[in-house]
Amino acid sequence: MSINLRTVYAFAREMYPKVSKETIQYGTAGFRGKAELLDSVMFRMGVLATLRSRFREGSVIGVMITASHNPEPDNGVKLIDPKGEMLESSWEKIATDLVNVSDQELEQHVANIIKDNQIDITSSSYVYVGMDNRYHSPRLLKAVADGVIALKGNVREFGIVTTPMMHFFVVAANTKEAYGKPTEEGYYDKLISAFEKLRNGQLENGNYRNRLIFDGANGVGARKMLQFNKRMNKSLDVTVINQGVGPGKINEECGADHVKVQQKPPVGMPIVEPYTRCVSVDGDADRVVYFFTDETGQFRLLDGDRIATLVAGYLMDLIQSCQLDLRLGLVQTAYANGASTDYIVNELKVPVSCVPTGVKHLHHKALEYDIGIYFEANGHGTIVFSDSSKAAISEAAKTNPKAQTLLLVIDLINETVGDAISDMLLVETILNHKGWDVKDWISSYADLPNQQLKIQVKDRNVIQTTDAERVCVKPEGLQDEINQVVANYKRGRAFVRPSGTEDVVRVYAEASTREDTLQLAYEVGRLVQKLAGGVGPELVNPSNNAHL
Ligand code: NG1
Ligand code: ZN
Repeated sequence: MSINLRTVYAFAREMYPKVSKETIQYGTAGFRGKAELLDSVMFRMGVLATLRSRFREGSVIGVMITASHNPEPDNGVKLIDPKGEMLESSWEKIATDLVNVSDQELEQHVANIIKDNQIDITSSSYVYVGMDNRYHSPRLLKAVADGVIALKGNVREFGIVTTPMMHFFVVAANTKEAYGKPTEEGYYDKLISAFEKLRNGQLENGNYRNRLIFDGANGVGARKMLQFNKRMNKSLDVTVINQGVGPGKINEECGADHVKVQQKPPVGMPIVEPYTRCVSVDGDADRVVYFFTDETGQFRLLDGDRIATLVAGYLMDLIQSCQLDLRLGLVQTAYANGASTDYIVNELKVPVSCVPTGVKHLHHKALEYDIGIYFEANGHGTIVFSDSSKAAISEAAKTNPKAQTLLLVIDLINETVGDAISDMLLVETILNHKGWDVKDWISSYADLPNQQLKIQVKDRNVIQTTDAERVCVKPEGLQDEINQVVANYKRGRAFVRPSGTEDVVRVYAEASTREDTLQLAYEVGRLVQKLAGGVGPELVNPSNNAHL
């Protein structure tokens, strides 16, 4: 196969010229930005994916086009490595450099990547591409595909799919289908078959009712949940709201991020009985949170920390009853509610570690355990099982029915990445098994009130952190001042870090009461404004506000 790198330049110049002069960076969620600025980025990511596939000796590389929980005008792209992980860090830099060179420099730049990484450009390459349901996604998908074609790679388009489905397809293909069939039907078959076997015809148990409201965030998750519904024979009775067919926009007033950050239900909620189980997923369905309202109409959230603790308790019981000697561990970030960490350590007695924000950090840490459970508080997470733990469980399953259950649980979990629908099916399985409703679930521990703020600053990179983002080392003096403020609050905890996906500094605060939490967040936010170059409007002091 002969490849002329001129073709790349010709494509770029004629069809995907670089329009934005601003530098953009491959962050924790790939590239994100306004959709109209992303055509050249997408084309170049197609080029990069096909180079990456050749570099990884013809393994399939995935490309997902989505801006996840961000608003409708945004879009984004991330690459999926052969084992379903996020793109390796050293290639994040290659990606950043590639999208920022001018069209004129592109041909030479691609030649340099090939040379520096000793890529055999004549070898085969395979790229899978999928997208969310934003109206600009099809145009951007074509740009990615053209990038692959410009370097004579093989591209397979999956159309509208969730992010976790793309990860599943990549792993299924690269394991020669040991993980499942790399098709939409293959994905549904694997999950539904495990779920229905685990349910074993028992649709209700104790306080558990077979009824659920599903907020699809007007995104891909809604469509796919409807597909699940068609195939599930009412083994789970799900009503899908915010389906994305009406005027509602993706993630607007709905979805997991809205519900978690605003701490209120999404738009479009039907009138339901108090304590009805509801779930919200985000625009590309890799996050899920549960919520309900109690008899006083108060909104209650069951977030990623709750899911992690529920799963950890359940898996611990199963392992113990199989008498398997497996190391189970839980991975969180600084955003985990302090009460959840206390519960894990003191009640569940499961080892817990804290890592920086971003799924790749959680995923890597979780791989250190035989069974690693990781969840971000925002609802992104999954469980990974080591090869040796799977072998031990399979062996035990020859004689032990509990180990057979564990094998089905493994099949139900999308180990490749957080998967809102798979996680939800797992939670439903556990609640059904325990005979629990949301009231039982939420009473396992009491969350500390918590609050997040976004602070605009001139340059968010002036904030540097250490110790899994819990300590701020720059600008100097900021951490000392935060410590002094935090010390005034009972059970107070706060930290600040630059966002990887938005041009803001995030503030997190928790304390024993709601009033204290709001006040603590405000005070820490003010410190960031003062010491880290705040540019936004002055924050409103909640205690002044309360007196108005
Ligand atoms: P940033 O913007 O870096 O805080 C957000 C989430 C992450 C992760 C990424 C990727 C919070 C506080 N942060 O990152 O957990 O999900 O988006 O989508 O929820
Ligand atoms: Zn997402």
